[in-house]
Amino acid sequence: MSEPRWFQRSCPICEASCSLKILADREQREVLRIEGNADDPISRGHLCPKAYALKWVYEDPDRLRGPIRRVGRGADARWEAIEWSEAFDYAAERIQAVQAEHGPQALGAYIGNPSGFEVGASVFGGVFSAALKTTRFFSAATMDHFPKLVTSRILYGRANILPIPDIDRCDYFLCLGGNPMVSQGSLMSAPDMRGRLRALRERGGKLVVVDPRRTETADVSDEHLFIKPGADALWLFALVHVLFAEGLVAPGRFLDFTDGIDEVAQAAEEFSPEAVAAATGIAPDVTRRIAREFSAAERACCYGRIGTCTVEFGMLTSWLIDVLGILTGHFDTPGGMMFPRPPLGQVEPGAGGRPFQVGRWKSVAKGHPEINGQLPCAAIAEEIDAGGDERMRAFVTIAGNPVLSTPNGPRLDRALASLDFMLSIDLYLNETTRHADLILPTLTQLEVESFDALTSTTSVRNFARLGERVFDPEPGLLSHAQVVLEIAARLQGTTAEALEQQVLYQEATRAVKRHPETSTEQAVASVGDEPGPLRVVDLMLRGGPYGRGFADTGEGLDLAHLQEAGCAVDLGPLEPRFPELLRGEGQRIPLAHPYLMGDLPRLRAGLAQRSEPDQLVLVGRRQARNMNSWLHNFEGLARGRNRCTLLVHPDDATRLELRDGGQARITSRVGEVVAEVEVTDTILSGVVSLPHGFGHDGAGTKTGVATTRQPGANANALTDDELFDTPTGTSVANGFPVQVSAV
Ligand SMILES: Nc1nc2c(c(=O)[nH]1)N[C@H]1C(S)=C(S)[C@@H](COP(=O)(O)OP(=O)(O)OC[C@H]3O[C@@H](n4cnc5c(=O)[nH]c(N)nc54)[C@H](O)[C@@H]3O)O[C@H]1N2
Ligand SMILES: Nc1nc2c(c(=O)[nH]1)N[C@H]1C(S)=C(S)[C@@H](COP(=O)(O)OP(=O)(O)OC[C@H]3O[C@@H](n4cnc5c(=O)[nH]c(N)nc54)[C@H](O)[C@@H]3O)O[C@H]1N2
Ligand code: SF4
Ligand SMILES: [Mo]
Repeated sequence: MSEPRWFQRSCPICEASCSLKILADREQREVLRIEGNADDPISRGHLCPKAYALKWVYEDPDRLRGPIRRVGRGADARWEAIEWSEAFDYAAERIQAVQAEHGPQALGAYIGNPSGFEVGASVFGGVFSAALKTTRFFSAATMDHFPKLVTSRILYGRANILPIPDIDRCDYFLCLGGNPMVSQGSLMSAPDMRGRLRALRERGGKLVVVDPRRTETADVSDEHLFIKPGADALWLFALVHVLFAEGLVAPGRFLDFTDGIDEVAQAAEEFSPEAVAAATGIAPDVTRRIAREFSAAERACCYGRIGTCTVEFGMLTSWLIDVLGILTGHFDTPGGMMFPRPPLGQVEPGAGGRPFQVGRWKSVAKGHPEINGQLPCAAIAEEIDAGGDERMRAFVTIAGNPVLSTPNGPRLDRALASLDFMLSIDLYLNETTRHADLILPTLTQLEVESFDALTSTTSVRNFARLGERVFDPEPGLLSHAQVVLEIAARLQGTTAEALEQQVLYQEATRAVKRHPETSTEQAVASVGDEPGPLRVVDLMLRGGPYGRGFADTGEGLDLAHLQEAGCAVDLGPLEPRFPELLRGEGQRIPLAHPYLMGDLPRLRAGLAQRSEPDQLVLVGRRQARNMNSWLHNFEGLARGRNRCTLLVHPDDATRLELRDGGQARITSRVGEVVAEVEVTDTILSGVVSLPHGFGHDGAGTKTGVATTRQPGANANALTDDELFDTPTGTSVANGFPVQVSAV
C-alpha cells in the first residue's frame, strides 16, 4: 500500500507563482488534491482554479509522451514515435544540413512563455541558444512587455532592472492597462491580488484604474477612467505637463543622478490636459486632479501592463510611467515603484556595460532592427516567406504557440508549412507544432523541481523558493534540461556533460567574484555532481546577494537551506537600490535619451490623428480560466459557456445591428473571424474586446477538449503584423482598427 503525502512546489502557470501543496500518491502516480500553501510566507495559501492544471496536464491523454516525427506533409502527414537518441540525431542533422547549405542564419527560434517558469530552461537556455549559432531570435516578449525591457535598458542600463509596484505599502495605485484581478499580476508577482487590493483600500489608500473596459479590477477600484485605446502616452504626458505647470515636480535624491528633466518639461509642454482630451477621452479637470492626487500621495505607484505595452506608443508609455514615478519622488522608495533583489543575483550592480544600441543585425524581409537581441515576433512569417537565399528555412519553437499568440497567425500557419525543417519542444501537438518535423515533449512540471528564478526578479517582496518533484520522471520522457543539452551537444560536437560543466564554470566564475577566497574549482566542487539545473542554482544562490558563499562556515542561502525551509524563504520587503544599481561608475539616468525623444514626432502625429472622429478599434481580454492558448484542453477549465465573445457597447451594437448572443464578423487589414456578440456597457463605445489564445481549429492537432469545448476564434488572425510600436518592434495587439458586421 502506498501512502499519499503532501509535496510543495510553485505553480508554474502565471507570474504569481503561488506555492502549492499537492497531495499525491507517488506509486500510483496520482494527484489527489491541490491546495494553496498556507505556510508559505509569500503566497500565504493563495491559489486559483488554474492550479489544478498541473494535475490535468499530467493526466491529459492528449499530452505527448515521447518524441514524434512527422512523415509526409499536409493531409498525408502522419506521426511516428521514435527513440530519443534517434530524435536528437535527427534534429541536429537536419539543422546542420540547412545551416551548412544556407548559413547559420537560415535557422530561427521562438521562445514562448512557459519556458520562463521552467528552471531547466532558465539555466540552460543560454547554451542552447548559443548552439543554434544564429541571431534570428524571436519570442513572446514582443507581444508582451518588450517596451518595458527597452525602456529599462535605456534608462537604467539593463533590461532586467524592472520597476515593480510596492503594492503592499502604497496608498495610491494608478493602474493603467492591466487587470490584475484576473491576470493575478504581471511584472508584479504578488499572489492574492484581491486581498492585496482590498488591503490597500482598507488602509485608506486609493485604487484608480485606467482602461477602455470596466474590468474586474475596475470593479474593485475607487475610480475607473475609460481611456481610448493607445492614448495612454498622451494622457501620461498631460499628467507630467500638470506636474511642471503646477510646480509639483519633486524628484528628491534622483536629482543627483538623473539628466534631462528640463528636456522632459519642454516635451510635455504641448501635451496639456486640454490638448489630449479628445484623443484620450479623459476630461482635463480629471487629468489635473489625478496629477495632483498622485503627486500629493505619500506613497504612490503608477503601474502599466499589457494595455500600455502592446500598443502603438508602447515605449513612450512605459517611459512616461517611469518618468511620472521619478518626477514625483515615488520611485525606488517604499510604497512606490521599486526594484527586487532576486537571490540568484540577476539584478546586482554590474560593471560598466555597453551603451544602448539597436540594429546590430536586421531582419531580411523588412529590415527590422534587432532590439535587445530579438527581432519582432510579428516578422517570423515574412522571414520564412522572403525570397532569396537569406530567407529563414529552419525554425525551432520552445514552449510557444505563435500561430495563436502572434500577429497574423494564419499567415504564420501557412509559412510554417513551407519550412525545410521545424523542431518543437512542446507538450502538445497543437496549432503551431503540427508543422514541426519533430516534436520533443519534456517531463511535466510535477516531475521536476521548481525554482522561482524568473518571478523572484518581478516580485513585490524578495524571496527564494525551491519546490519538490512530486513524481519520479515518467519512463520514456526526459527533462527540458536534458533535451536542450542533448541537442546543443550534438550541434556543438560535444557532450551534454561537457556543456553542463561549461555552465557550471561560467556561473562559478561569476559567483566567486563576491568570494575571492574561493577558487572557481572549489566553487564547482561545492555543489556536488548530481546533473541538472539545481546545482547551477545552488552555485548562483551561494554566490548571490543572500548567499552563504563556499566556505564550510558560511551563513546564508544555499540549496540545502531552501530544501529544509520547505516553502519560500522571505528575504524581506523591497529596498531602495539606486544609484548603486546603475551600471558603471558615474552612470546617470538619461531621462530624455535621444532614442526616447526620437519617437515624439510619431506621438504628435498620433495626437492629430486621434483627435479625429473615432474608428472602431479592438482590444484584448484575459479571463480567469485561460492561460494564453494552452489551458483549453481540460474539462475543468473548458466547461461552461463560450468565452471567446466579442464585447460590444450597446450604442455600437445598435449602430451595427448586432444583437447579444448573435454572431459578428470582425475584419481587420489582415484577416477576418466570426465570434459571438456580448453587448455590455462595460466596454467603451467605439471599442470591442476579444480574448486571444483561442482558434483551436482541430486540423492536424491533438487537443480534443479544446477543439470541441472552447474552440473560439483566433484573435491574432486580426492582429496586424505590420503595426508596431516602431522603436521596440512590439506588436499592436490593443487598439488596432477593425470593422464589425452582423453575420
Ligand atoms: N492578441 C493578443 N495576443 C497575445 C497576447 C494578447 O494579450 N493579445 N498576449 C501575449 C502574451 S503576453 C504572451 S506571454 C504570449 C504567449 O505566447 P506563447 O508563449 O507563444 O503561447 P502560449 O499559449 O503560452 O503557448 C505555450 C506553449 O507552451 C507549451 N507548454 C506548456 N507548458 C510547457 C512545458 O512545461 N514545456 C514545454 N516544452 N512546453 C510547454 C504549450 O503546449 C503551448 O504550445 O501571447 C501573446 N499574444
Ligand atoms: N487568467 C489568466 N491570467 C494570466 C494570463 C492569461 O492568459 N489568463 N496571461 C498571463 C500573461 S502571459 C500576462 S503577460 C499577464 C498580463 O496581465 P495584464 O496586463 O494584467 O492582463 P490583461 O488582461 O491583458 O490586461 C490588459 C488590460 O489593458 C486594457 N487595455 C487595452 N488597451 C488599452 C489601452 O490602450 N490603454 C489602457 N489603459 N488599457 C488598455 C484591456 O482592456 C485589459 O483590461 O497575465 C498573465 N496572467
Ligand atoms: S494565480 Fe497563477 S500561480 Fe497562482 S495558482 Fe493561479 S495560475 Fe498558479
Ligand atoms: Mo505574457
